[in-house]
Amino acid sequence: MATTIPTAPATDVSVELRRAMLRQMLLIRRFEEKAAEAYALGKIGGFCHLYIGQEAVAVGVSAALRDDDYVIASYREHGQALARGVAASAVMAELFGKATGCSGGKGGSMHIFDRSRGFMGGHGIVGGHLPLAAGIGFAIRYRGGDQVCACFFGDAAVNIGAFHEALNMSSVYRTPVIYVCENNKYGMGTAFERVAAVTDVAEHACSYDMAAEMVNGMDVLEVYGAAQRAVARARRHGHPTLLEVRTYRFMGHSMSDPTHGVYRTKEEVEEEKRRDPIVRLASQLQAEGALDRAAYDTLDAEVLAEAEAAVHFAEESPDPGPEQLAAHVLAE
Ligand SMILES: Cc1ncc(C[n+]2csc(CCOP(=O)(O)OP(=O)(O)O)c2C)c(N)n1
Repeated sequence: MATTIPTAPATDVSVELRRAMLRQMLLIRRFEEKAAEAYALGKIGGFCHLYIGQEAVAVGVSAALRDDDYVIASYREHGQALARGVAASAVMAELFGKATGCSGGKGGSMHIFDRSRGFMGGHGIVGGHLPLAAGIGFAIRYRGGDQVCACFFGDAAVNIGAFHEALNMSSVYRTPVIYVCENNKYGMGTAFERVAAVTDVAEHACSYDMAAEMVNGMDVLEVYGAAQRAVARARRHGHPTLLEVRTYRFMGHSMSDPTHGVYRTKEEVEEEKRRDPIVRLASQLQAEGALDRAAYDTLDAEVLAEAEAAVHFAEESPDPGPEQLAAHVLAE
């Protein structure tokens, strides 16, 4: 059976690191607001799933990783890519389908890749990347490395067979994978249904010998603490972990889905916004005297300028040419 470990927030997180986390969450927020604007203007084609509200998950987990670790994600992955250090300009250009995008403009919003950052995608099939994460973990062990792989997915993926197969294989082969289930309460696309909590699934339907933690995903420090413990288990002993991170997206499922009024009420969304992870961390820092209003505004202006520069870069970039149609390997 899965072992559920009591959750505890990270302690002794330096002011410097907390300010860096705040900056990253703000960058994701401003980047995505700009992406939403560009989408509304018809500059971004295809699907576009925003991460606004869930920033603490990507940022808290990424802060616990090393540069040579791996990250793999679903289609709601702009935030994980930015938190991993993929350049905002390369992510935005990819959304615009431009040649300068991190996937050469051929992947779009759902297929962000950057091998140099160990960012292994961006995958559109619900749950389809979980076996890839198990495989990355297997490869790490096979090569005798001590890296880990963080695998982000939504709560609906627990209904996919590949979820059970991947966790089972990871458990049996002891692969250093941190399975990060971002439970934002809804799995949209096929049925307007709230999906069962993943730890219930892990406890009742599976027999993985794997540590599991339930985490408050609106508190970046709590996510960071849980990720640190999971990384330590993975790095030292190759043990996989399942984190169920309770979060909430403030926007619709994708750009074509209304924020509220169909399967969730305006009141519910407004209530959840009161738990905004950015406001939470900024308030903590302010209460400690580690961030005043002017410093917050400067930080916000910096990341807004970075997001605007990313849009400008994407707009000015060329489309991929016909010679790139058959090129499937990007330069390092
Ligand atoms: C195998 C498969 N079935 C259906 C879909 C259509 N689909 C796209 S997103 C989605 C909902 C997924 O919800 P969840 O995993 O909770 O992630 P979230 O979108 O909430 O981040 C569905 C059913 C798909 N992409 N892949």
